[in-house]
Amino acid sequence: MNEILGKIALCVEFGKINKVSPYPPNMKDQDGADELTKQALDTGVRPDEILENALVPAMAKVGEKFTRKEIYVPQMLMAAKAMNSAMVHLKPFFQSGETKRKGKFIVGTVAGDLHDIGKNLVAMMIEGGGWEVIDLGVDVGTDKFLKALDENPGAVIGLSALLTTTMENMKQTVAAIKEKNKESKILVGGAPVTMEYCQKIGADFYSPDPQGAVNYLKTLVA
Ligand code: B1M
Repeated sequence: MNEILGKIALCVEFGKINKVSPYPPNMKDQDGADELTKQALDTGVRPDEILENALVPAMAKVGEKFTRKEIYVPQMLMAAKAMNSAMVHLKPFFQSGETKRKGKFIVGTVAGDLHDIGKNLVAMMIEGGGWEVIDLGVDVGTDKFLKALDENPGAVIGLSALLTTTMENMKQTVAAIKEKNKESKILVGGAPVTMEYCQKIGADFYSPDPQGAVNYLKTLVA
């Protein structure tokens, strides 16, 4: 792996946000994900390489360590902050894909769920794919999705869930949207979600990753 990508991955894995961040103590005064991402971009590393080869695998490691109880929520949170500090630099590149919008995409993390890194990635990539994105944020209840759909008729809706418990809320939201307008297209995703679950709850498409989401939206306007 490119040296700078390795350094960014380490910063995300260990929650080193930027140079002035005192955490973790053994990385004190070193550049963090913030500075290194900027340096990588300045030296010509592609934004998608930084995402795919540094940020995403680093967060996967964080998840595995959490599962093995080698780290706890505070460390996960620091890792998420470090990842977000890198994403600030990537966002403009993903958003500058095209100027003419292909349609509207309403996205949110379902009720009870505060995970937003994956949802933000999907939103960014879709925006980069030429869509206007209406990001409702995290812990989004069914009513908020319905209101957004009222305000943006014909928009495609994206639901993200990272917890097995909040997948149930995804099911309720899908049912309410389909009841209101069965033509609405609903895309679902998030680590515990599967194609089988997507079909079971009556959503239209499941994507395990942002690119699959972008590709699905392309098929809707082809
Ligand atoms: Co949480 N967390 N977390 N967490 N967290 C997980 C999800 C967990 C798998 C960790 C573990 O146990 N190994 C576990 C869930 C277990 C389960 O339900 N099966 C878990 C838990 C238990 C919890 C808490 C309950 C912990 C606690 O408090 N005891 C708590 C819940 C809070 C809540 O939501 N109510 C909690 C809290 C947190 C933090 C706040 C500390 C932080 C979130 C910060 C934030 O998002 N701003 C956090 C983090 C960082 C994680 C892990 C480590 C990383 C998640 C992440 O951002 N991954 C995660 C472990 C893991 O996933 N390996 C974990 C990187 C991201 C790029 O991937 O979000 O999967 P992901 O998105 C992917 C795809 O899924 C897909 O594209 C993305 C890019 O490839 N995708 C979509 C996502 N949404 C999509 C939508 C689409 C299409 C594709 O279409 C619309």
